[in-house]
Amino acid sequence: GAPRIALVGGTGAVGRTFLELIAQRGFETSSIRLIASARSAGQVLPVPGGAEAVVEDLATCDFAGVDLAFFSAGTPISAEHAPRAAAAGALVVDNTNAFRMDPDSPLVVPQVNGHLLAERPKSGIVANPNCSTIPLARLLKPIQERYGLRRVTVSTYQAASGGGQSGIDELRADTAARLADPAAPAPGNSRFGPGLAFNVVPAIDRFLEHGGTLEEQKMRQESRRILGLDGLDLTATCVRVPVVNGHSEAVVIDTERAADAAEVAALLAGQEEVRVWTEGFPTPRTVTDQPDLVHVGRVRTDPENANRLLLWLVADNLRIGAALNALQIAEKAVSHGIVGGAL
Ligand code: 11C
Repeated sequence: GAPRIALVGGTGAVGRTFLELIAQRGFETSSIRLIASARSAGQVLPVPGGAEAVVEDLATCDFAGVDLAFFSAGTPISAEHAPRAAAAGALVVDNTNAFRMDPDSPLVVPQVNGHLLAERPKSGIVANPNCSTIPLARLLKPIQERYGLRRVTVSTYQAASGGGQSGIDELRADTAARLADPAAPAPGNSRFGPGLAFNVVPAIDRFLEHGGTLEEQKMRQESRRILGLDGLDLTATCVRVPVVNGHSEAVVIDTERAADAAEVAALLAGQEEVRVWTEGFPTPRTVTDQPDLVHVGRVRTDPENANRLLLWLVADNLRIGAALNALQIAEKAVSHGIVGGAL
């Protein structure tokens, strides 16, 4: 029968998007359990199929009888509880940074390395990459195959929703306050350092010893692992911008072989669920009617270097970068028969 699923973090921005996508894509389930912190436990929420679920307390819930468990409640929670769900027999799809570098847990973007889902992972956990890595990896794969990658340099323009619902709420409140009074104080305990309204903030996730951030390191390490290119030379500068939803990236790709812009545009347009804009360019505000596509624009070569390709991408970070990728992992796992009856 259809899988029995559990959603840990079902009350957050990614969790709610995930429930929406289950309904929109007609993903078949036998039952849906919602699991969250004690704070949300007891709430009654609608789930796809017209039913309701009482939110269960993660600390005390038993994962027995769950075929597929989705985790989207932060790295420490996944580190502690995802192995417990896997041990109870669930295939876990984990949206956090907890298992992305674990050799027993494949890091999967279905359009790039979905073949890894042919077998149940040793750990029982499939890791979902970071939201800025996923759309980039989807575009780099065909470019690597056709032209070879020598170096990738990326600057990101990441939306407030990457910080969850509280990030969105803070941006709206901060914007309203500063619109009324340009000297309004920064929000207390801001998710975004000095505050994001009318600002850009070059700091996402924590700083590391070498001066880079964890977000920037994730983009390098995860891209290497997904593409199977251990030595890939990729550097990122990750920046938060005052956009509610939709991450953008400016990507400079030095290729082994000379690239022709029109040919690259055609190559990318031929990829699954990618739209190449040949007129105009995508922006977070103008792609909302096609949120399940990776949008690419301004594909060009450097006029002084035919081995240097430049492009702009926009992707819905809550969908492409999180919930949709996780659901596409689940769809593929189900079609490969690795969900249910694993123990
Ligand atoms: C952001 N990329 O935009 C982050 C959100 O490692 O899954 C996701 C963090 C992660 O803030």
